[in-house]
Amino acid sequence: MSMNVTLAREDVVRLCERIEGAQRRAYAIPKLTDEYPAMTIGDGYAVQTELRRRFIAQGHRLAGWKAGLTSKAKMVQMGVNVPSIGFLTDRMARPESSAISTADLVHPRVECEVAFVTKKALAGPGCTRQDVLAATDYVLPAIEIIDSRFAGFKFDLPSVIADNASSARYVGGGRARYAEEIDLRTLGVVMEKNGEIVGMGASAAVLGHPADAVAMLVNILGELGETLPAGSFVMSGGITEAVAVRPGDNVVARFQDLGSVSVRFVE
Ligand code: 0L1
Ligand code: MG
Repeated sequence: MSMNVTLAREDVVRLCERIEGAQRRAYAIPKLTDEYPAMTIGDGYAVQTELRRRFIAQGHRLAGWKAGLTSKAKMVQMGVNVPSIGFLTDRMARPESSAISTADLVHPRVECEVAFVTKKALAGPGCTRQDVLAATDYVLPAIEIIDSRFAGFKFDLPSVIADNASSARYVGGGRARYAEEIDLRTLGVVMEKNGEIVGMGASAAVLGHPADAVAMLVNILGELGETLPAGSFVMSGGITEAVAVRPGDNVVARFQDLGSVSVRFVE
């Protein structure tokens, strides 16, 4: 890893166990920097990498990655100014239109995102929008259900990166399209909760173009000594602010050209 890791190995393992416990049992913990104020972004990724290693050792399959905090709306909402990445496993995936349990989540929020499925491997540094588009098999609309494990969704970058960029669940659906068939920059999206519009935006909100967010993700992976294999599912980041959900809520994300994705939440 070429990132600046300052934590001792035993501290990385300790923090990883804290995050894993909070994720598994759905309870909120204080941000990690309360105890380790000098934690760096590299330390956050060291904890996240250890979490990924453990999940894979437990039989979870790595399905892809997500870019987080890639839109102005999200950065303003969360008070940070640098995007981040997190990993996605098969256990986090949920079918379209399904009922998603909130009993095993702390305080879930939903985001509308454009997801990419790759047909060629990508590697950083130097990955560009053009590289991403050439390696993309198809794009599809997705809803991400994020769930910070930090009390009150209050964190800083090292803490949220350690918490796998708040990854919790994800739902792909709608209509898959070839990237070259649509203008990925100007895609409009409307998010509805219980029939009311709670957010709207255009995909350019995601670092100017969602493929730029994927390139950024691949370049961070490069810094972590990882590549993005063909067949990865990659979420490019929330277009609008994240919206809190509770049991009984129905959420529909309507995308121009890509159809809609819906989920409902239960106890
Ligand atoms: O997907 C995201 O943008 C979430 C990144 C982590 C920040 C948050 O919990 O809102
Ligand atoms: Mg997201």
